[in-house]
Amino acid sequence: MEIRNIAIIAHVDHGKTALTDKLLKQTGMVADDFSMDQNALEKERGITIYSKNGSIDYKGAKINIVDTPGHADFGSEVERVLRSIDSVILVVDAQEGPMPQTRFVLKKSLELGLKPIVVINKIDKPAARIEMVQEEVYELFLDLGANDEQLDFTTVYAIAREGIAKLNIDDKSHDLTPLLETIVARVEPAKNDIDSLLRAQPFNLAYDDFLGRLAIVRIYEGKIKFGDNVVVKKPDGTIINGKISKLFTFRGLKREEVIEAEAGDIAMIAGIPEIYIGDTICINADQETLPAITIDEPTIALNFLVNNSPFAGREGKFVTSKQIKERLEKELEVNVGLKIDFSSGDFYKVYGRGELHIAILLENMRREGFEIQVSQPQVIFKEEGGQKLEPFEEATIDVPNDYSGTVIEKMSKRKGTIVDMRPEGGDTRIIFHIPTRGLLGYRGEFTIDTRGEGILCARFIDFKPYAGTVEKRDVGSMISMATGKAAAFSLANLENRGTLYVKHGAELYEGQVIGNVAKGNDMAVNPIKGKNLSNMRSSGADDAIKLTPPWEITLERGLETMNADEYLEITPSNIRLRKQLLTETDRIRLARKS
Ligand SMILES: Nc1nc2c(ncn2[C@@H]2O[C@H](COP(=O)(O)OP(=O)(O)OP(=O)(O)O)[C@@H](O)[C@H]2O)c(=O)[nH]1
Ligand SMILES: [Mg+2]
Repeated sequence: MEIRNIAIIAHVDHGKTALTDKLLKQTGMVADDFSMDQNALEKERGITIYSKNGSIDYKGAKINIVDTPGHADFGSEVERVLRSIDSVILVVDAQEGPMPQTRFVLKKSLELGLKPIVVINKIDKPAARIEMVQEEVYELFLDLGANDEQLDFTTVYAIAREGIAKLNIDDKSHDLTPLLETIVARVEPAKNDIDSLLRAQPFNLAYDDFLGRLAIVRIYEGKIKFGDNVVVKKPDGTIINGKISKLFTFRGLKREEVIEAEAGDIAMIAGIPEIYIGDTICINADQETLPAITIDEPTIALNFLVNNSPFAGREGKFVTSKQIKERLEKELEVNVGLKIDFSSGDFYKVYGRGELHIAILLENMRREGFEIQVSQPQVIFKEEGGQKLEPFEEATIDVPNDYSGTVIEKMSKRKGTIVDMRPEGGDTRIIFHIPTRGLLGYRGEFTIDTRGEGILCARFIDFKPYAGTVEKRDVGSMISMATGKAAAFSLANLENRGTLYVKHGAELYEGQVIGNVAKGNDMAVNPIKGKNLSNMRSSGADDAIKLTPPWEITLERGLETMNADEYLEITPSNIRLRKQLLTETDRIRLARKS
């Protein structure tokens, strides 16, 4: 059978999953109400976190489709996928046009020699500017050094959400047939060299409680058979032997157990616990290895600790250091960008690709019933040729013109430098290079400074020489000096001093951070104190006090706003910020010492 392997790539939210879903539906592979974003977190956040495989049958051809995540924290996942497919569909929002992640995924695709098909999506948006976007996409190709063949791309116009695609804007179309036809015409069938000896390479990992580690592999030559004894060659030269204990291919979104899969196809294998991305699976140890797939290095690190807050153990099922360790070990099976150092007795040091990458892991853990504490994320420094290096990001900011001054000023203080600035659809688009260290903690401030009208997206670009001290606005924490229920009467007074994170009635403990202080340093306060009952009013009057809704601490907000002497406490039902040292006396003593 003819097989075509494609990946769908784009900036976050441009409609990759909507398009993949409709392709699967219209070819009868899945039910109508189905979505590829099936994981609970994906549904809730409306973003793709894990890349996923599906396949469709179209006119006797099998098309394997990999839907990829658009968020920059998961960018390395896309890179791996691109190594293992034959063509990409680059989706671009007809209003937003090419965005940073569009540039990144297209650059990677062009470098690998892939010939993209462009889909200008969301042409139904009232603010769509189809022709301009098309022009911008072409310029981006040129800019990224596309060759003539790559420049000769086909553009398809789409309303992915409704499952409509057309080759000309004025065409009448009711489905995605024009896109499917384009795929069949433009994507070359995968090479089907079944007479050679097997060579296959994993580009993704999965885990199954019964089968253990699974690898999703592209078969380049020969056949994989159930029960085969294979040789796995690692990029470092290590060779291990294994046996294929289960073999699947994809049909629709289901994995289908098969006894044989052949060159050109994507398969999933079980039976080799040590298998890893980029290994070469073959039959003889003297076969040549396939080019390795590099995994991006982590850029930030933080400590995971057992929860030792005064409320520890109240809300979670799994709270011990052993349970946390086992869970993290399981995560390492599939979470490719993650690294963990278990060597310290007091904490586990977790290295990741960005705050969202870490936040997703924490969110999954808390949903499973874990309680945990984490320290402030720190960037990872490297030493190369005697020089100190740190991670840098490219931050693309779209702001209404009025706010661009403030943004530039703050980004400069954080050691950001402008690499480009131009008008963009009524706003100003400014592109900065900035140390990750400078960007940490800036998003909240940015939202406030731009009254929620600015858009900031950033992605890691490289390790570069250390940029020196970063000037940040240090915001003090407002800390509870007592344990008990937050009283509206006290909160109403505290509101004038800063932004509160907790609401009336919340259970608080001594040392918990309940808000920030607009001006000045940390401040211990008493949020428990109700109005004096002796003045004739009942405490019920507390309910009548109108408070501004608190800025509730979410995982991402917590990771961003926390200070170095704080922990973020995470339980299935609460996320609290706290001082590492709970009493003011202890904190003062420590400050005196240093
Ligand atoms: N107006 C309009 N909205 C669309 C269209 N296609 C998708 N959307 C909406 O755009 C949003 C994002 O769509 P997704 O398919 O989740 O985007 P994505 O590219 O998969 O996003 P990530 O995987 O998180 O990067 C959803 O709310 C969709 O309903 C379209 O053609 N027109
Ligand atoms: Mg998606």
